[in-house]
Amino acid sequence: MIKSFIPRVAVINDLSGFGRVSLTEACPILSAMGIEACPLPTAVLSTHTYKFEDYTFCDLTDEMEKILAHWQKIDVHFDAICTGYMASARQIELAADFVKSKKSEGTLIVIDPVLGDNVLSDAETVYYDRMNDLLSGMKDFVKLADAITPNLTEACLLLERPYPQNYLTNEEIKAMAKELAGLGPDIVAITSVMTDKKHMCVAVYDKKADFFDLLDCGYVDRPFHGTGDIFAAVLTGALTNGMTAAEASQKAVDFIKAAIAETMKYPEMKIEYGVIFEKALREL
Ligand code: PXL
Repeated sequence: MIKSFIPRVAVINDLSGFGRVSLTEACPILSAMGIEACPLPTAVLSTHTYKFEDYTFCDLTDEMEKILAHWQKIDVHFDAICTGYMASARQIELAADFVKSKKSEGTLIVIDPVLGDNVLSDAETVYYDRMNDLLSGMKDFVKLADAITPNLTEACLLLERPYPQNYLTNEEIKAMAKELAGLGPDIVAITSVMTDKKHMCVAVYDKKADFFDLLDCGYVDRPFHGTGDIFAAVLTGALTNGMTAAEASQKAVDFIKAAIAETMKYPEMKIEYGVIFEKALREL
């Protein structure tokens, strides 16, 4: 086995050249946290799919199978695996097989069930055409995770319920997190939860520690794109480095707040350009 000399994380996510999502966020974040990041791209895109038209999209399902087979052959040890955007239901199956084979090594599994996003009062944004395929695959996949990081839209999709029309109470959001933990994962962090007009929160539930909290993210009246991917990356890094779910989630929220503060210095930055997280990397 190729042991890890510093913590090593396999990052299964897309590589979108412009727009700051997925691998272009996760790899620098994990590196800044002193972790060896090993990218496994699910697709190569010119940009992410939000608001850009005519982006290029190269599905890497066949290549993923070969890359995973090679990693298995040389027997690379991973302290954690984190997964994000999947381009096909088959990719979820490949990732699930990989995850199952690594579980006996004590590898931490963090699954961000990337499916779509929806801001209260905004139109629904679902990232895929073949949503049903992916959703049923994702429902099974999250059962294998130690931690999952759905946004509220994805949490509702996984639990087969409509997106709430009203702000959720503490008790309602806690019940939702517990229900998701009931599917398998010990740690559930639900992002993009509006608790009232001016408060966006992350709900964190840790089944083993019997811990629940709502972390206030502050609120700015515009969306910030790519922050869900940042949250998943920082959480993965912090858990891999031994933090509790509570500490790791707070670290991720603090990092996103710093990136948003930096982004706000540039009023001409469009939403689809992402957030300026680069200057905050040194805080990690
Ligand atoms: O941030 C989620 C995400 C990941 N990957 C791709 C995306 C998006 C959201 O738009 O388009 C390709």
